[in-house]
Amino acid sequence: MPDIRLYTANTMNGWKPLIFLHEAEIEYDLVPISFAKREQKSDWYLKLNPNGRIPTIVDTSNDDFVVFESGAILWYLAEKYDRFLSHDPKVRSETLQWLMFQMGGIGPMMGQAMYFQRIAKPTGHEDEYAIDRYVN
Ligand SMILES: N[C@@H](CCC(=O)N[C@@H](CS)C(=O)NCC(=O)O)C(=O)O
Repeated sequence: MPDIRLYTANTMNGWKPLIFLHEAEIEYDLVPISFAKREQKSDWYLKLNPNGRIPTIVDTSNDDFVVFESGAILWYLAEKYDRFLSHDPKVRSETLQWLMFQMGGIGPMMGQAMYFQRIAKPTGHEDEYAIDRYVN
């Protein structure tokens, strides 16, 4: 049985651990989370990820240790499998700087841009100011 059980869906944050596991050639169990059924907000899933979002992993080889937040998942997998994160403090720091940049900057801005352009706009809640801000 693979160590890692991955709860995810077909979104950009959901792909991040999949890309890691694929590139590192690590086997995993996949549990698809249905947004249509709002499984990410169900009681059983909120016990794993109190933020009610994907992705989440469970490491069955480590007391069923749960990791949520895609950046923390990548970091955990990098340390567990000793892949993609250098032991050299400067190189390691550079990798983590880009991870933080993606998690704290690019990711949330892209999420808001997507929301205002693709979700709010078609429902008539058009906000060009918000779209300009998050796109630019
Ligand atoms: N900071 C979180 C963001 C996770 C996130 O926003 N996931 C989205 C999909 S990309 C989600 O689960 N959306 C469903 C919802 O908000 O109910 C991470 O990086 O894991």
